[in-house]
Amino acid sequence: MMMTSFIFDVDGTLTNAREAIDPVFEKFMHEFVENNTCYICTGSDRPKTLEQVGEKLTNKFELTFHCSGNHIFKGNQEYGKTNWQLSKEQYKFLEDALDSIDYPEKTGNHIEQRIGTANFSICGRNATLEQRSRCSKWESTHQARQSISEEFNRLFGKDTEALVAGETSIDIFKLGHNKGQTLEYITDDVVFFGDKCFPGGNDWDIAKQSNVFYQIDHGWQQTFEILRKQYHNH
Ligand code: M1P
Repeated sequence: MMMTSFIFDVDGTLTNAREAIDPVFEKFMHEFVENNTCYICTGSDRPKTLEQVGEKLTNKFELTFHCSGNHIFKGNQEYGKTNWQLSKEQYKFLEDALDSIDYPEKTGNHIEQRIGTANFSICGRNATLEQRSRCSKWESTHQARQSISEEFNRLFGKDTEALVAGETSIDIFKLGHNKGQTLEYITDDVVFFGDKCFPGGNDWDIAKQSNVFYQIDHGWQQTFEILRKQYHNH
C-alpha cells in the first residue's frame, strides 16, 4: 500500500504571514507530525521558519525545505543546498523595477539574496507587520508583482524563474529550482497545503504534481480544520 506524506507551506498555511504559529494549532501539529510523515516547504529562509514555527516543532518534520527547497535541513543538520545568485543584470532590473513602482512606503532591504534563491519585496523586508499589511492591500489592487515577474521571466526566463510569493514579494531562483523540486525527495503519495496553488503562484509547481492539494484561502485555521476533519487518526 502506498504511504502518504504531508507537505506544508508556512506563511498563510501554518501561520499568518511572518507571525508565530498559534499555540493551540502548534500543540495539534506536534502530535500530527509525530504520527504522520510530514515535510515543510517554504519560500522563506531557515531563520524565519524557526522564528515562526518554533525549533522544536520544525525539527520534528522529516525534512524541511527552506528557500523553496534550495536549502534543506534534517533536524538541525544541513542536508543540501543550491548555489545560485542573481546576476548583475538581474539585480539591476530589480533595482529599476523598484524605482518605477509608485509605492510610498519603501522601508529598505528590498532585494534579499538567500541560499539558492532571492526575494524581491515591494515594501522591503524591514517593514513592520502594519507596513506589510498596507503594502499587501495596495498590491491586491495594483498587482505590480505580476507585471514585474512577467517582465523578469521574459528577459531572463531562459535560465531563471520569478514567481509571485507571499503577500508583498516575488521569489526568484534558477529555472526549475522552485518548490516542485521538493518532490524529488519523496516517493510516497503527497498531500500538499499551500496558499499560492495557482499558475504564477510559488506553490503551483508542487501542488500540480501532488496527489491531492489544498488551496488555503482562509489562513492556518483552514489547514487546522482540514487536518482535524479529514486526516486526524490517519
Ligand atoms: O513563504 C511565503 C513567502 O513569504 C515571504 O513573502 P512575503 O514577505 O511577501 O509575504 C517571503 O519570505 C517569500 O520568500 C516566501 O515565499
